[in-house]
Order: sequence, then C-alpha cells, then structure tokens
Amino acid sequence: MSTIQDIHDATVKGNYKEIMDLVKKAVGEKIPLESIINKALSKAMIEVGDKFGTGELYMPDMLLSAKAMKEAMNYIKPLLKGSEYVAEKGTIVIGTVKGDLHDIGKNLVITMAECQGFKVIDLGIDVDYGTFVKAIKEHSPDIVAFSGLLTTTLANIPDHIKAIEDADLRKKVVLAVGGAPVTRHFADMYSIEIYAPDASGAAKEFLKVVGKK
Ligand code: B12
Repeated sequence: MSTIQDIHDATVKGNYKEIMDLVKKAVGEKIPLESIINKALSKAMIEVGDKFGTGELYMPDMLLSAKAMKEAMNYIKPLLKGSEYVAEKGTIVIGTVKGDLHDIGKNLVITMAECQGFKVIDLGIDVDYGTFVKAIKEHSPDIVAFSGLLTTTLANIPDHIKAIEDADLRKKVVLAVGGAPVTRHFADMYSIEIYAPDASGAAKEFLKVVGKK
C-alpha cells in the first residue's frame, strides 16, 4: 500500500498518534506536500464527513480524525512556507458566526486556504458583529468569510453584513459563507459572493477572487 493511502486511512481512523510518522515518511519519499494534503488528508476528511452522514462514524470518531489532520498539518505547514506552492496570495478574515461554537469545518477551510497561500486571520467562534468590523479595519482583507453550522444563528448573517455596511466597508471586501446548512441560494439571498460546500471548494473560490485561477 502507498504511503498516501496509509495517511488517508490513518486520518479516517483518527489515528493521530501514527499520523506524524506517516507524514514524515511521505516527505522522505519526496511525495509533494500538495498531494499529501489533497489526496490523503482532505480526501479522508470528506470520507469521514460522508461516513458520519450515513451513521457509519460517530462524533467522537470525527473529532479524532480532525485531530489527526491537525497533527499532520502542524508538521506540513512550516514546510510549506517559502515553497512555490505558497506565494502569498491575499488575506482572509474568517470566523464562526455569533452564537455558534462549531469550528471543525472552519478550521479545515483555514488549513486549505493557508495551503493555497492565503494569510488567514482566524477570529474564532461565536464572533460578534463588531469583531468582524474591527478585523476588517485592522487587516484590510480581500475576503471576509462566515462559517455557520446552526440554522438558528445563520439568521444572524444579515446583522453581520449590516454591521459591515454601516462601517462603510462592504464594498472593500468580498464576502464568503459556508457550513453544513448553507446553500448557494442562502448566499444569494444576502448577495454574498462566495459559497462552497467544502474546504477545497472554498479555497478554489478564494483563488478566483485574487485572480489566480
Ligand atoms: C461536531 C459537532 C458539534 C461539536 C462542535 C465541536 C467543534 N469544535 O466544532 C459540539 C459538540 C460542540 C456541538 C454542539 C452543538 N451542536 Co453540533 N454538530 C456537530 C456535528 C456532529 C459535526 C459538525 C462538523 O464538524 N462537521 C464536519 C465539518 C468538516 O463539516 P462542516 O462544518 O460542514 O464544514 C465543511 C463545509 O460546511 C465547509 N465550510 C464550513 N465553514 C465554511 C465557511 C466558508 C466561508 C466556506 C466557503 C465553506 C465552509 O467546509 C467544511 C470542510 O469541508 C454536526 C452534524 C452535521 N451533520 O453537521 C452537529 C450539528 C451541526 N450540531 C447541531 C446542534 C443542534 C448542536 C447544539 C445546539 C447541540 C445542543 N443541543 O447543545 C450545540 C450548539 C452549540 C453552539 N452554540 O454552537 C445540529 C444543528 C442543527 C441545525 N441545522 O441547526 C447538527 C446538524 C446536528 C444535528 N443533526 O442535529 N456540535
């Protein structure tokens, strides 16, 4: 079996103790970092999400897989710095919307965006309206991204946008939204430019904004 497959399987199984050695092995075998991320780690997380959806895996399994991916990325990220793959492409401010504590998906989006060369300012979870506004003023991002997993708190999106409009910042940024219950239709309702159903899709859309793809 290939090392890529081993990393994939270890991620699906949430084997966070084994993952570091496997990633080191892959790097030693000169497997491109991009392949480790896309063909092993991200692919595995998509599979984990699907298995969770069908009831084959439970929440603790998913948390272990996320931990495994995080461990692997902790090793990979410093190696990515300065490589061709990550010439700085733009800045993204991202946060989970007010009232929502979910961050696994947001963190995956961050990882994928960073791997594509974006500087990402992570505002964390349960982010207040004013915190987004303050971060836009401070960091002048190209993109402001909202993550939301709860239908109840996604209802706060219009208020997030209004706060940005009231600060006269709406025209200065491209907005993005995502999270399990979010759809393209939802994004369109609030004239949010970017929607993607997953982290790789998000990174692809972010690249389009800065004209790199
Ligand atoms: C893990 C989990 C939790 C964990 C969160 C841990 C953490 N650190 O995030 C804990 C246990 C804390 C939790 C709490 C709660 N949860 Co919860 N949780 C989940 C669960 C099982 C998985 C979510 C997840 O991580 N998915 C995996 C990631 C990889 O997927 P994702 O988040 O969708 O992200 C991907 C895409 O959506 C996209 N994406 C994400 N963000 C963004 C942003 C942008 C800009 C873009 C472009 C794309 C993008 O890319 C990501 C990667 O591919 C879901 C079930 C589900 N099917 O979603 C319920 C779920 C979201 N939770 C739910 C509920 C109800 C709750 C609680 C209210 C439970 C309670 N009664 O206390 C609390 C809410 C607390 C709060 N105020 O937020 C409901 C929400 C129902 C709804 N539609 O509103 C769900 C759907 C479960 C269910 N079927 O009832 N939860």
